[in-house]
Amino acid sequence: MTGISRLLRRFSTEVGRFAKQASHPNVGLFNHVKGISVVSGDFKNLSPKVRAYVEENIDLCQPEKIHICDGTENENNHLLNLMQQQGTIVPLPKYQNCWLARTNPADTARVESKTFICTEKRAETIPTTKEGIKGTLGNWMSPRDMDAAVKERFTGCMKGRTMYVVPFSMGPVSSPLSKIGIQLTDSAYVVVSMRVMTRMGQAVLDKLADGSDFVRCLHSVGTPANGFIEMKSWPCDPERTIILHKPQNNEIVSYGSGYGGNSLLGKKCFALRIGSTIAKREGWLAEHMLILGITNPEGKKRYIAAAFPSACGKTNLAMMTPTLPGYKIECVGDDIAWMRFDKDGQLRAINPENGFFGVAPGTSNSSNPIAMKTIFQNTIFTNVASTSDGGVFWEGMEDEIDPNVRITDWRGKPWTKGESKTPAAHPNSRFCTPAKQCPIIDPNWEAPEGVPISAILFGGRRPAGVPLVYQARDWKHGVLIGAAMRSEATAAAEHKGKVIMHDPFAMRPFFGYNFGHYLEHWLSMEQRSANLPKIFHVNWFRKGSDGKFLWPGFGENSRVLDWILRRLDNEDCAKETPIGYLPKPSAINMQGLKDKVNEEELFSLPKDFWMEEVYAIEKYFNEQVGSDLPETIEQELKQLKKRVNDM
Ligand code: GTP
Ligand code: SPV
Ligand code: MN
Repeated sequence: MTGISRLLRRFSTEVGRFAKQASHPNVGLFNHVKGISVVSGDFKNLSPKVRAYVEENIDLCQPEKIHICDGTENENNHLLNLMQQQGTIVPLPKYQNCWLARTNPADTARVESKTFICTEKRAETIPTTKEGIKGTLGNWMSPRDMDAAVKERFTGCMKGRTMYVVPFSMGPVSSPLSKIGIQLTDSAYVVVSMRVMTRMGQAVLDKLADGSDFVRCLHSVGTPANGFIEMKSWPCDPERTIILHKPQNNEIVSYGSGYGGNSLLGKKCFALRIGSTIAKREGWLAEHMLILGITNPEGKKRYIAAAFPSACGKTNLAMMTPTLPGYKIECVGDDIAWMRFDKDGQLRAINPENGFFGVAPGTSNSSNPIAMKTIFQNTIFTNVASTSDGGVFWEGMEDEIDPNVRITDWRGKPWTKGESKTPAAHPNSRFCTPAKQCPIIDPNWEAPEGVPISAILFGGRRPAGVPLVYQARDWKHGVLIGAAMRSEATAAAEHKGKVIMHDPFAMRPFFGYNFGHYLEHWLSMEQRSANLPKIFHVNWFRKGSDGKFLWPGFGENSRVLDWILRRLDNEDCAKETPIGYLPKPSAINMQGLKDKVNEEELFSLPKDFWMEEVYAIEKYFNEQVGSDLPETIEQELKQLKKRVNDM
């Protein structure tokens, strides 16, 4: 460095220090790139790769200003104030540092139909389906079409706006299992949310200084093509929303939505879609799974990972308050697990996230008291209802608010219990809250080497036919169980109604590559270890002939975990059935249950139901996976069919 540039650099740091006390944090007044002023952070200090990525997208998006995020509290407060002035968020004075955002009603969930994986060959991304059959295991786009879609939407899309440069790490910055991303976005809401959901800021830029690579994440809430009518409070462009992934370049491009998985690109786009492609290359697993630690009354602790589709109970299980005496649950993660076998053949998992983006409705002191203790500080709520005493409200919180407060629904309209016809909170409304605030966060939740996994659970919303719990016969059968998962649609994506959808491994919306190849990858894990986790299937959602849930769920699910742990200890508490090992009669501890459970209905295996189930799976595999279905899975299904047929 020359004397002059050292002097200049020192000067700009001094100015930066001065300006910190003014409106923007960490301002470098003489900091420009391509004639655009950098209002926070120092462009020159970025690594050459990061600089090139930013410069390229300045040319494309043409922002008015650049803000390089350092992740400090000062910066966070500045952005929260800015959004409050603009009307994007309102404070919730009942709590400490909590905020409410109300979105455009057209931007409230992930948009699976507009989510694409871009590869040269279609067959890399989705299994080849027969003529006339619409593939449902992801959407493919060619790189050429992707480039055109990007150009059409992003050219000049940040005119008059600030481009935030958001450096983030999925996983603790120090963990060898972690991966880094840079998200460029024009949404301050996304920046403050990414600060909760990931490790965001200067430490990540420091890590990149050695020239290492990162996942490229470009995001804009968009500017509608038809004129320039921008909703003041929540800009978005629902008509042209698109979420694109190019695994070959570790690249994500998302346009038109500010909501959840569409815009917090570390989550589903990176940690699952791009993550699963990296995991395939590197020999590990990126999964839509919670991770919990469970200690039994004898003091023996195990870790369990569980894959349930969106809005099917991961957050609730991960934070469960066990009703069975002597059990302790600790939470490692509630949505995503990155797992790999260590040199001793032990599967180890990290939670790549730093916060919870959890479903609000249904969360209460009776269903999930731990979440209720987590979310009333430093939390951004989106699309919940608000109360006249400065708090929040959603379906399930009826007993937890002062009956005299007035309620305003998620659209900003007055709402009265028992009178209003629509829900107060959007069914996919969420809290975005720091994981470290969770009172039962596991002491090892940030362990760089991850936690050892003893069991993997699959599950979904199955109103009929599927028992409370069963165990896979072995790993191959377990992979079939994951592949055959089905669940009732929820509000987490744009699907309408309660239709039962196939959702293999709870990953249908999140596969980064061909599901057939994904199955091969899962099967190949058998070669990596002599100590594979045991696999189970659970269903908290079976309904009786009266249409009501047969199982009380939530904390009572500890009774199922107790049986699972006893199975891991090889206790003789299971009986073989055609679908796997079910609890022996009375093997599930029902002591102290408030209401008697109809065990016969809860565990029954109707033959006609299971024949139909097997046919449905067979049809699904034939139509959707075709020749990409591994022979082993085909054989496993054949054997299941034979066992069910002989029932
Ligand atoms: P995503 O964040 O979308 O991936 O969802 P998730 O899998 O974390 O689901 P979550 O735990 O947020 O639960 C979604 C909904 O299911 C909430 O409304 C819960 O109240 C409800 N739920 C969770 N566990 C149970 C249970 O054991 N029984 C019943 N009946 N409902 C449950
Ligand atoms: C899910 O839909 O599985 C979620 C919420 O966890 S989102 O971040 O929007 O994907
Ligand atoms: Mn999820």
